[in-house]
Amino acid sequence: PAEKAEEKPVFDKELFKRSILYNVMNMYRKNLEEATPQQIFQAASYSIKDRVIGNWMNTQKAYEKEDPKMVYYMSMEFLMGRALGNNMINLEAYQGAKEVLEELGLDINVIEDQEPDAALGNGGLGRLAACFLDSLATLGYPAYGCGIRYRYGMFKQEIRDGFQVEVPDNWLAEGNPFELRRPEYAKVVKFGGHVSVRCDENGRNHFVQEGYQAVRAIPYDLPIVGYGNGIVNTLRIWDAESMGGFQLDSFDKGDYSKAVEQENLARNLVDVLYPNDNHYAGKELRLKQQYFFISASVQEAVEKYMRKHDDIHRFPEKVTFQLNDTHPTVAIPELMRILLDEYNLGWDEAWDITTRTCAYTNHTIMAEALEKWPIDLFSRLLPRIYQIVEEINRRFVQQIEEKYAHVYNVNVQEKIRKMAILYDGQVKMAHMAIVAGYSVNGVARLHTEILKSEELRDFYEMFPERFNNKTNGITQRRFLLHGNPLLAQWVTEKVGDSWITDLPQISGLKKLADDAEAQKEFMEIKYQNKLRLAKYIKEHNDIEVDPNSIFDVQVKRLHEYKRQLMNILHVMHLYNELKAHPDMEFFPRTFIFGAKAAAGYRNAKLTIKLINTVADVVNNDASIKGKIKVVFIENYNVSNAEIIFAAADVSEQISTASKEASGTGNMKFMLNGAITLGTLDGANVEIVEEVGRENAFIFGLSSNEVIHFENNGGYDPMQIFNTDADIRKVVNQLIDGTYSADKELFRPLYNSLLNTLSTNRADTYFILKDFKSYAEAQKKVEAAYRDRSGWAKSAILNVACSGKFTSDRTIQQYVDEIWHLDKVTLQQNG
Ligand code: 26W
Repeated sequence: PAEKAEEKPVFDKELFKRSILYNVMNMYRKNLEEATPQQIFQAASYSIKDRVIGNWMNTQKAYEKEDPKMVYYMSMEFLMGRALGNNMINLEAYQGAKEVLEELGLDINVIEDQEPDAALGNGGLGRLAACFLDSLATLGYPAYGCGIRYRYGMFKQEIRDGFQVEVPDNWLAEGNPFELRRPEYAKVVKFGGHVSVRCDENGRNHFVQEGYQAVRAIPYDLPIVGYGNGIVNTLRIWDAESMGGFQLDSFDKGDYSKAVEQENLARNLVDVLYPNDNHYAGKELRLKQQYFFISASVQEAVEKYMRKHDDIHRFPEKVTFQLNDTHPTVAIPELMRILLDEYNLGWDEAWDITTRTCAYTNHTIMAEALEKWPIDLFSRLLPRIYQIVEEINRRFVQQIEEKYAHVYNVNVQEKIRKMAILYDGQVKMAHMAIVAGYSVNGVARLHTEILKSEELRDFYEMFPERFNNKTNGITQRRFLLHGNPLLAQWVTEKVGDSWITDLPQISGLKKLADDAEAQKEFMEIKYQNKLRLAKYIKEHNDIEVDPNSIFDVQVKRLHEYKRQLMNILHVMHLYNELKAHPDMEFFPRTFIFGAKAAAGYRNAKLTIKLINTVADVVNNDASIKGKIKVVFIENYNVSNAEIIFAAADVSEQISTASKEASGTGNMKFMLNGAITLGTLDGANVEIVEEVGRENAFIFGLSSNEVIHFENNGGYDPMQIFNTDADIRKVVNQLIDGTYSADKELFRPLYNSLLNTLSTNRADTYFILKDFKSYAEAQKKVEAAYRDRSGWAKSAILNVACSGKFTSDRTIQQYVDEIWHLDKVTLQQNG
């Protein structure tokens, strides 16, 4: 029967209910009363997967038929979090599913809590990739995510005696209901051996890798459900399996020990995500992981293209690769290898295709994050790839010489030293990505400007047209609609629900910012969310917090440049003040931290211990009457983040200016009505531009000031230490036994602030320099919070002005200015 085309199919509750009951029975031979919450979660997930599958097939068929250009988002990390709730949200089935579960006597939150996070990422870069997939599907753009199916994702953090302990995250233990194993798309990836040259009958040289070890790459597909549009894209993550038996290269037939080595190679390849954020460690296994998933993904992209087309020269018209930082940069020589060795193209043809296919995003300027692989390691592991890199480098160096040889005042050797891909025995991955990419982008306006004027200045001079900015964004579907249902409902009541796919519509709230009734409602919702977090903290940390206190929150990876140390030093200072003046005006505060530290990062781990130590002292000092509470939330991750953002009053974004490329947590807080206390760094600059400086608390050195001190010297923390008694007191408290009987425990933190021997320069991140300005900004926060109506107004304006920071906008800009994709439209299935 003909139906109105625009009528959306509604979620069939009865079908969902029957499906859950059936799945519980079929999978576990139980009825609902007998099933565990985990079993019900599994059953419900398979029921939701049933709803997804039809749309998934339709989408992929439409892509087959329409043959649109596709983006392959290549990333070592996809920090997806939980799938069930998100899939229900994007199918517009959440409310219906919640009611069904209620009818069955179940709480949807309890069921969702059964799912382990897919924590296949460290922090910002990995979560950004996840938000981008959500936006790509929601906007209807053909896209693949390509990554690794780590058997162990980001470690679980436990706090024992105040110290971080890393616990393995066996996220696949109960199975992953949403994934599909696709052995028919398996690929072979080759490592090591050597390259031989063979001359064919036409006198053409052929390069063949011999004596290698091979691994089989098996893809697992995860559905990426668009919001209410019937589109389901694919996140393809690769598992490694051994070739099995004694399938060796003909060259090595009969070599027993080689066969055993080959088995071993596959065994640990995808075991674990490296838990380093912003720190390059140079581990061989990491390079193997990079080449493994890139080779498999590039092979599949080329094969998929050739299934429908016959002219490889037109590859860039249908395919683009976005490289998420330098980690996937071997895609460049791998694509070259396939074009040269398997399609027998000439160098210039292959280079033309490759450079029209690859684009690179830079996410950090931290020098210690730059990937520079030792040439001996790189060439031993990837001998053919290395030859190609050598040739790319040779031609690029020649290009530098041609450009600068006769330019007055330019030292060509100096340019080569700074810009070559191969130099000092190293392969510089960022240089390769820039030289072979058609686009280089930073992730916030300030970051892109710093790239152009400082770190990548020489490359900008040579290829100015490649550089562009794409300010990051976040998905409002997860971080408001799912994470903060009370506020989401309120926003919808006030401005309609168009914000779900068109976030700028949320600016309709502006007209309510002064409305006393709206302010009251907003603050009541914030209070309810603070109760929810207080309950979480009570359950997980056994600490009582006052939901009427200011919730002041810093959650992000632990890194010295993010300055959690400055935050806790300021808490120590406030505690000193309260002890000295017990009757001073003081509005109760709860300082909430959440952060994982890389397992080998001493100062980061010590900072966690310091926060917990200060918490112990302050929380248990009856004399301050509970006016300050300090909470360290164990195991900060995507799922508890949703609860935390919703409950925050103050968003701590206090990185040393110039160091935080963008930040995305800052945007999640803003969307949830927290007010930014921050430096003018990363996307904070653009947040303040949107909401107005009067609706944020800005302090500290500017990025220009920081860069100037770094380049010219002239900052001496000892001088501040000697002249500011408040600062001297808290810094001394690190080593005088106030917080730890072991006076040496926090000595490394003390040294990092004052001792030039510990690093090149004491206080590398300008903590003492910015401390006073930070403390003053914190005073303003307190004063502002006492004006409840004024605070509510500012907070509402933050929500209202967050429209720019949707990842839908970011993705649309990637599409318009880099990828040039066309939308596909479909009808959603019920
Ligand atoms: C090789 C070790 C390593 C691992 C991860 C180096 C660098 C990284 C990432 C690029 C670090 C990262 O996550 N950067 C963050 O990217 C976010 C998304 O663009 C930004 O919002 C953050 O500011 C940036 O720190």
